[in-house]
Amino acid sequence: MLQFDSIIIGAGISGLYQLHKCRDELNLKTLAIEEGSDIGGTWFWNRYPGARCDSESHTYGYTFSEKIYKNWTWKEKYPKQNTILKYLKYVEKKLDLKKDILFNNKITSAKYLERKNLWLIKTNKNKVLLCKYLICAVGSLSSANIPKIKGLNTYEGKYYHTGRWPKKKVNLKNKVVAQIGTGSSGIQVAPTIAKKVKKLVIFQRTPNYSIPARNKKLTKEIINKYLKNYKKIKNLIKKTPGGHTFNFSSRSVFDFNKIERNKIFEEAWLKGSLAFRACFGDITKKLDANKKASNFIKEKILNTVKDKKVAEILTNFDHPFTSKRPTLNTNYYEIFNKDNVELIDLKTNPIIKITKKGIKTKYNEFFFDKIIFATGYDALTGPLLSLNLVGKKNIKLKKLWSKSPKTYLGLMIPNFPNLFIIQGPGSPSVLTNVPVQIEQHVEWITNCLNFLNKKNKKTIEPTISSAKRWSAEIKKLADASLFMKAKISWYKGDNIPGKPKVFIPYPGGLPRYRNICNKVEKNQYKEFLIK
Ligand code: NA7
Repeated sequence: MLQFDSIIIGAGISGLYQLHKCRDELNLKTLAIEEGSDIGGTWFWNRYPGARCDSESHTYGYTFSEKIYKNWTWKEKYPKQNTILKYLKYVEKKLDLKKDILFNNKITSAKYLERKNLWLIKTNKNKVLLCKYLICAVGSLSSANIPKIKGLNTYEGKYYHTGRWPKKKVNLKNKVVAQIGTGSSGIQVAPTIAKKVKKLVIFQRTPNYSIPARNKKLTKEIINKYLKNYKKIKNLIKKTPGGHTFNFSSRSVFDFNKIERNKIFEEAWLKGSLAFRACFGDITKKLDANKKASNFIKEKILNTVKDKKVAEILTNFDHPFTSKRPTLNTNYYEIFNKDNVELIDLKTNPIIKITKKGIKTKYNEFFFDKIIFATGYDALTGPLLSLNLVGKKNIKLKKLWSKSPKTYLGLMIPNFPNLFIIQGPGSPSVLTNVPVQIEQHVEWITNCLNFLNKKNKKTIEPTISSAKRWSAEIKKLADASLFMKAKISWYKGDNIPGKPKVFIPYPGGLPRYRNICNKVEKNQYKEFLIK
């Protein structure tokens, strides 16, 4: 049986960097295993129309190598899916990674063999492999969620999930199309396809707050400025809570009268981007301050959408702004002024079933050529649970996490020795500009493996008490935040029936998290059992 020092599951942004670190820096015999037919992870699967990153391009990518950073040119403020894929292919070529990636293999199980201190991995193509270190680089938003709506199996048209969009072009021209879901993905899909479909019916469960992206081509001057400021940008994104280049203002919405406050909101609105939420320091922290931002956004939508009833459905917010993932849009609200776009409020007119020809709601029956599910993911825990991980004493991850995910730092799990997670539950992950978090995780894991090898140690796992403390810390921070005020949020597992209802990522911000991880490393992993 083939045996490796380290096996990495996934060949997205995290898997690629981890493969480079394990193979080229630690000289470990390493293999990455990828379910898809090529590299890219999220950007391989999310090929839906309009797919684009919400982070600004000069901050979205690797910063570990000045050469790699500087030999690539981002041409737009926000990179689109295909551009990111091209970027990752460029990095892959530079580092010569493909030769150590096994494609088209999905992990079906991974079991820890206690007597051998090895992980036994099986794939759907009947590969059976052994490794000392198993590193899960499976992404936090990769387990697509298609809700179990009655009758879906009877539907005679084609349906698609945004996160598993076919490689082959989907022909939507002059079709009658349903779109269920209005999160980040749905808000990108709708304006893109509204231009070509005959009719688009959007089914909205919860109204979303969306800020204009204001995407644009980058001028030569701006591109050169970003390249010249490589070191500055690299340092800055490590210091802000979300890993972006913007920091939160120290001013309060209450330091200003309405006219002054709206002027500041207006400036931020015109600039666009996720930075809108940071134009005052208390928007994301205090409910009354948040309300001012929420009202400003509501006003903008009401002024854009001409049909009063539709505008009301789009602004009937039941949660504070930023308590769910903030989204960016390009002409999303404008499409509701088009004759071929209709909005259905699932709160008052819920889906009863999917029929052979379309969708039946409480008050209507629709016929559709295609249905698009922009219904999100079994976030953070889903991709890990699908690996069927079994740790020491035959402990199944599914059982261990049945009430809540238990990790230390989101990086390791008690009783699962030598198993590492990149972007796991309990880390800031989805609350950040993802590549910044990924680099921190990969570098922490690499240093830890280096430590173990140098000290000639066989295994590492966190103590049960450290994982308990970590869960308590997350709960304390989440309870004090606005995140818990959202009614249905994938941050706390509400979107998946039966999923434990606990806040999943670490909400304390990247710099604070990074400091904690650095201290753990400096103290030589005291919170871990090392043998
Ligand atoms: P999200 O943000 O989870 O959005 C999913 C949307 O689908 C959201 O509007 C949900 O409404 C809706 N949804 C989910 N389940 C249902 C059911 N059963 N019925 C009706 N509507 C439903 O996923 P995205 O892919 O948009 O965004 C994830 C991205 O965030 C990821 O790709 C990264 O780019 C960042 P809800 O609000 O839950 O009521």
